[in-house]
Amino acid sequence: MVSVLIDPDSANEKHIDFLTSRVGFDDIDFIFVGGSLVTDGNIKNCVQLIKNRTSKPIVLFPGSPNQIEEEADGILLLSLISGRNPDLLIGRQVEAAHKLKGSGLEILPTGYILIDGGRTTTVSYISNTTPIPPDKPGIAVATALAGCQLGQRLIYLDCGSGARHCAPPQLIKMVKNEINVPLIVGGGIRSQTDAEVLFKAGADIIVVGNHLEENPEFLTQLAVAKLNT
Ligand code: 1GP
Repeated sequence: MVSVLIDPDSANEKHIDFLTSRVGFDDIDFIFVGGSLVTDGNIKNCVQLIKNRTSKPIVLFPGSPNQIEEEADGILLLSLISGRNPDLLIGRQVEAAHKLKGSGLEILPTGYILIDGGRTTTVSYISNTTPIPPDKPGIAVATALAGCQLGQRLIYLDCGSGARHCAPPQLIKMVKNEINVPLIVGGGIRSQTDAEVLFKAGADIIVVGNHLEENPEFLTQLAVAKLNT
């Protein structure tokens, strides 16, 4: 499956309109909304704009509890298990717990794992965590496995928005072989080949943000990648 990531800081009505009316949008499965640092974006407004144009599920991908928006359908309740920052392992979740309970959002506990994608990304800087080196798949596998054993319902391997490289296929394969929950992979996807390689390696859902912001026509290639794999 394919998810489009919309960053409320860069999304506006025109962009959302353009994206949702493109050939290929029908083949998109989810819309993720959020970012590791949202400064002037209005999540509520962004979710509303998307809802006005599509009935596809909107899933929050929040960098902080102030990105919780009840009008969405679900939320990736992220625990940044590749890092050792207690605030992102349990602190923010405690802050958000009551708000989430009363929200009606479908809560999707997600073991969030950062992989080094060749540059310092906003998520690694803001989260103050070190991504797993791409040539150390054993660390990624053990981390994902521990996440599953702790009850995470999804594992998300992310190289971060705008990463230079996607997660290596061999690492994805090794993680996929060890876990029994769906695997989300994102960060740095810029071509149909990138998407196909990730699907073939075992990604159940791929997430594309940056490249679609600049090239909405990339939706068509993503749809073909889905069909080819
Ligand atoms: C980042 O996985 C997402 O968290 C998407 O990354 O913006 O590089 O596509 P890109």
